[in-house]
Amino acid sequence: KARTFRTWLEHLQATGRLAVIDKKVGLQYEIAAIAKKLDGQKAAYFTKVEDYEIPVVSGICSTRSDFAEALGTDPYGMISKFTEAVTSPMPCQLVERQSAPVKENVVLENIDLLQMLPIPFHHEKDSGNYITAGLFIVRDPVTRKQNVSIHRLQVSGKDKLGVLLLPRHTFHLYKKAEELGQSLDCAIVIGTDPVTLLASQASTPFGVDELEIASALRGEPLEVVRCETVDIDVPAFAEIVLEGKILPHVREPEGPFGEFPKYYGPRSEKEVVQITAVTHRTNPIFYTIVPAGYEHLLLGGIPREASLFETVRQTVPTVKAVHMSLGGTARYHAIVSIKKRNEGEGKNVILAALANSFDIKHVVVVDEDVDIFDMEEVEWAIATRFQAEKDLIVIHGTQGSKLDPSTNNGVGSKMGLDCTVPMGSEPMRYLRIKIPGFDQLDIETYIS
Ligand code: FMN
Repeated sequence: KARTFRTWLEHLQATGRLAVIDKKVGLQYEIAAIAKKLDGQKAAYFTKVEDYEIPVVSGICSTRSDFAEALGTDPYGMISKFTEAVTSPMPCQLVERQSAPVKENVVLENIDLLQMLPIPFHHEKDSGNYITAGLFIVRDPVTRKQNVSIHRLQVSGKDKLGVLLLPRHTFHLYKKAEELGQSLDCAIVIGTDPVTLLASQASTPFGVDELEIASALRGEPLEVVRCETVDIDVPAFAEIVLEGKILPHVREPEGPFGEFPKYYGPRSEKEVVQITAVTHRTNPIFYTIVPAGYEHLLLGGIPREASLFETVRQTVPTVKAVHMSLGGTARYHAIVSIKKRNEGEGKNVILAALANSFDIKHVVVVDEDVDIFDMEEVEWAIATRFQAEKDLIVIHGTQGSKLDPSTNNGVGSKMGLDCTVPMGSEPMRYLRIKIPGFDQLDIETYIS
């Protein structure tokens, strides 16, 4: 089902989750607005985008169940499956170009990105048209291991993109190349299966190739093919691949751009990608992620949950579940449920969760009876099991997300709420009210 972008779209269509929009739509705002209206319900497939021949798709996975289904599990099995793949990646399989649909068309000259591809313009104050759903692949020249992540890409010229490289793995490899006065080869892959997309967001130690995590998640090697103009291997069944180089010692203005916290990331001097080739399937489909939509939030949130779960488990082995909630942008709010065995463990969970990622700002810890995926339940736990005087931890002056506008360029406070019931509480005090027979009752049999 989730083998390729196309087979996943077919699956969505067969299950009534693909909205086909045949009405002609504009690149600027209209695609984003329609996709956002359908967010969490259906993927949008735009067949007529201005005068382009290439259709646009958005929202291929916009619920937790969508991702779970693509991974061949349910929302509760997703985190362990992802962790397993991160800890035991599987090599990809390099195939010949004849077996790679992404090589059906190769463009080496006269590249004009905006003329070739329907690249949308998403939010009001964005600086331009942006590629938001490209898997950005680079290679470590020493180990030859590749790294995969997603980076926002502003169309800055006919064959030029501005890129935001936060200080993680891609940035590190780029800086090493730049110090030697060299460019860094890259490939931007648009339109892969949802499993490969999710794998790109894994939090891994430096040196792990996320395409190998994709292989492990699929249970068989992902087929990859060598690029035409750069030393990079890309998924052979991708819709579109842009090949290029991040130029050394070149910076140009990029942004502002509407980001996951639902605010704009600022304009500043950023690295530049020079495009050297475009390859694509015949009748390719363009894929866009509307920033701050559920697809964007969950893509970051699910791999973060896998990493958070492991970190908390090292401290409190009885962790039941973790949830990076959507209201917390799936980055800033962590909710953790535990089976508390020792007094104080709720606070240890808070410390572990805050240490897991600088992005995590607020942590709520609850007992295992609370369904942490139901935010009304979580609020109820805060309302009835928490006393700020003894259950609150606040730490000032820590590094957080620079995209959180309430921080001082990232520096701000962290907070943890321990909503676990004190051990040895008098039994009736925290006993949930219950109507016997409620769970089994079928209401339909009572209504005429
Ligand atoms: N990270 C960035 O550094 N810059 C971006 O512009 C950026 N945009 C993203 C857009 C989307 C839709 C998603 C899902 C993620 C984005 N990220 C961005 C996050 C990285 O892709 C992610 O943290 C990745 O795991 C980093 O991989 P690495 O640690 O191997 O470099």
